[in-house]
Amino acid sequence: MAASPAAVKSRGASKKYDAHSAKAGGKHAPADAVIKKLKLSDDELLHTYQQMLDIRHFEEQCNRAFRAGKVGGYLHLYIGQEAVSQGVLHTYKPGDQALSSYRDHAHCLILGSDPGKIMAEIFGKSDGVSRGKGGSMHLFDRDKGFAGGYGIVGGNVPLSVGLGWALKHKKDLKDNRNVCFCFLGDGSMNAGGFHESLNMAQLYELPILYVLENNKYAMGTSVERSSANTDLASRADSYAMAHSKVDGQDYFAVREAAQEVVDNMRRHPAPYFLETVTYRYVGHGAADGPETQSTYRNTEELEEWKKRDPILILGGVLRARGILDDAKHEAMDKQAIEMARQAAAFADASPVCTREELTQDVYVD
Ligand SMILES: Cc1ncc(C[n+]2csc(CCOP(=O)(O)OP(=O)(O)O)c2C)c(N)n1
Ligand SMILES: [Mg+2]
Repeated sequence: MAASPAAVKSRGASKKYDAHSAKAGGKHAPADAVIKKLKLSDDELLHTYQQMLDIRHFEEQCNRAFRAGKVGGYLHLYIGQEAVSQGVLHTYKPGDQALSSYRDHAHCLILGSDPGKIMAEIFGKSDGVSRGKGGSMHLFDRDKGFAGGYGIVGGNVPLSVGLGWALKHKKDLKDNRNVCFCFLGDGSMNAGGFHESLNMAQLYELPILYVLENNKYAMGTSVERSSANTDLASRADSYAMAHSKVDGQDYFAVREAAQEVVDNMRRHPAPYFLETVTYRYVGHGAADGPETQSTYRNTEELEEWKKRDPILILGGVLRARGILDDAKHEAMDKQAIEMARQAAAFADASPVCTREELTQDVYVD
């Protein structure tokens, strides 16, 4: 007999992880120690802060464009989760491959795709990174190592096995010791392909970093309501895969964990499962307003998480080091707003696909 929702809840309750009361894994060094260990320069730290502001304003610009009717189809924003993709993808080296879910704008921006081309894709225009045929959920930029966002929940996870296999065995790639980054949401973890993929990745010792972006919800369904074991990282044990859990609101926690794992993976190919505990401040999709959200989460929870905004946390560290003040923040914020505005202007001016272009790149000639 199926367990009632209440029974499922209590079964998982003893293992509940709370990012507010626990430093993930208990191993994370304070920010200054990470900065010293990884030799992060003041310029790099300020660049990271600028990029975090850029992503935030890019997403807010997308949100406004959606409301102005410029975005065809779905739009899923990444606001609140910025430290995860940055902390992980700042370990990227040329030749690496990255996959994401449909919440993919930040990953593509961090890997260096042109913001105007990303926005044009979101608007469904010809100059988009997927020539306007993928939209927000299907950004793709082979030159930048971005193997795609995916609209099918968990659909990117089996693809990581193919990419990981190629990275390990292709002769021209082997010497570079490249890795595949596979970002996934908590909702992916109950899909069959997830389990088949992790099993194979471990069996064949493929260099894949699985990055779980556990933002507590899959649309309106909380982890407690959908997973019998809510300690999600521990589920990698089923495949004898090494794993850990970090505070996804703290850039330094994510970066430290990812750097150690990726450096090691480049020497000894094997997969790893990194759970980042994070939160999205916006609705599941841009069409979900506060009314929809109130059916599954309350304002107090949202406000609690906003106190741990990744921009506030990173900014606090930079201020304490004396490299950021109000005036500098204002200037950087303005620059981010201008970047997002220019991206939208480029997307606006870009043409829509012609009838001929519609069928190009769909099938192999
Ligand atoms: C196979 C499949 N089933 C259902 C959906 C509808 N759907 C879209 S997003 C989503 C929730 C996924 O949540 P999660 O993986 O936690 O990612 P998040 O939205 O939190 O980033 C669902 C069920 C889908 N796109 N694909
Ligand atoms: Mg989720």
